[in-house]
Amino acid sequence: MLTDTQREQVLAALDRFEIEVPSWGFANTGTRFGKFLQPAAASTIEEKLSDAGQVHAMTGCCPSVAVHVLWDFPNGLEETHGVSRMAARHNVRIGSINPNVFQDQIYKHGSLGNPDETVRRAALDHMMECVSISHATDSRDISLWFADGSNYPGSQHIRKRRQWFMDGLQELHARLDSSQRLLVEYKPFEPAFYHTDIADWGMALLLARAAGPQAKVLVDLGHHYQAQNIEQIVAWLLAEGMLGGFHFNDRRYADDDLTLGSIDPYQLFRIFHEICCWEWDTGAQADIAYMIDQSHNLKGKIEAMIQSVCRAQELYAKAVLVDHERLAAAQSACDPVEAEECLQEAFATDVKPAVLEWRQARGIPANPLAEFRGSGYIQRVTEERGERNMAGASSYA
Ligand code: RM4
Ligand code: MN
Ligand code: MN
Repeated sequence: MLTDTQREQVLAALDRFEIEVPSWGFANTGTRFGKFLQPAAASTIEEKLSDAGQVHAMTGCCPSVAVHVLWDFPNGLEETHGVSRMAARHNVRIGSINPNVFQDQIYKHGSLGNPDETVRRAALDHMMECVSISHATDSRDISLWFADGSNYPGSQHIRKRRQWFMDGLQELHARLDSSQRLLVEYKPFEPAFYHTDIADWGMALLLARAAGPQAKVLVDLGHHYQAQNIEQIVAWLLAEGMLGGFHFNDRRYADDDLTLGSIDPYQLFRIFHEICCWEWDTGAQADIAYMIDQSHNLKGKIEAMIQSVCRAQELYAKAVLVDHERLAAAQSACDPVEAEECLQEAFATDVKPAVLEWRQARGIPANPLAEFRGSGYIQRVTEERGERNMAGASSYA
C-alpha cells in the first residue's frame, strides 16, 4: 500500500513525465534478413501521426512524435508545410528531427567523416535543411545518429575523421536558434564492424563539447556493450550538464530495439533513479528528452508502443519513491545492505493504484492497452491500409 506522501509523489511525477514516440516505430520494419509486413502498419506521415495520436489518447503522456526526415519527408523541407497542422489534427506535435545521412549510396564510406569533401558537404547540407525543418515544425531538438565507421583496420584515418566531425558539428551548431539543441547519439558497432566514429559516450561528449554549448549527448539504451553500467554513464553526464536525452528500448544481445523494460526493467529503474537522485541533490529539474526508439516486427506496433509507455511511467513512478535521505545515510555509513534495500523496496512497490488514479483524473482509460485493443482502430486501419501494405509497397518511410 502506498502512503499518502508516496501517492502524491507518484501523481506529481506522472504530471511531469512525458515521452516521445518515434514515427518509424509505426512503419513496417524487419531484420537484415527480411521484412515482416503488417497490414495495419503506417506508411505515410499522416498514418504515423494518426497512430501516434492513438498512443497519446490511450496514455496521456506522449504529446510529441520524433520524425526521421528521409523516411517521413523524402522531399525535405517543401514537404513539411502543413505537417504541424496535420499533427495537431491528431492531437500530437512534431518532436525531434532526425536527419538521415546513412541511407544514400554516397554515404557508403561515411557522412561527416567521409574522406570526400563533397560527401561531407552533402551531409551537412542535409542536416542544415533539418534545422530549417525544425524551425518550420517548431521542434527543439535535432537528434543526430551517424552510421559512420569502417569495417577493416587501417582502412580509414580515425583522427582525420574525428576532426571532420568536429568541424561539421560546429558549423551545424551555428545554425541553431538559442532555444534549440543538438543531440549526439553514440553506438559501438553496426553497421560498421571495425570502428565507429562516435562509438561511445566519451566520444559523443567530446564532440558535443566541440560543437557548442547547445549540443548534448543522447543515450540509446541499446547502444552499449553487454554488461556496461549505463546508469553510471547517465550519472556522469548529468554531473557534466551534458545529458540531453534518451532513446529507450531494451535488448538481450545488441541493438535489438525491443520493448522498453521487456528484458531488464530494473535497469531502466536504476537509470531513472540516477536522474531522481541528481534532482534531489541539486534541487533542479533535469532537462532531458525521453524518447522511445524501438521497432517491432512481430508485435503490433501501436500495442508495443502503449506497452512501452505504460512500463516507462511505472518505472519512473517507482524511482521517485526511493527514500533519498535514508539512502544518503546508508551510503555515508557504508551500509550496502541498507542502501540496496532502499532501491529494491522502491522497485518492488506497487504503484499501479496511483497510476490508475492519475489516469482517472485525466479521463484516460484505466487500462490503455485493453482499451486500445477493444477500440476497433486496428481493424479499421487494416481495412484501409492492408492491401497496400501487403503488396510490400511500404518501406521504413
Ligand atoms: C540507429 C539509432 C538511431 C535510429 C536508427 C534508425 O541504430 O538508434 O537513433 O534513428 O537506428
Ligand atoms: Mn537510437
Ligand atoms: Mn539503435
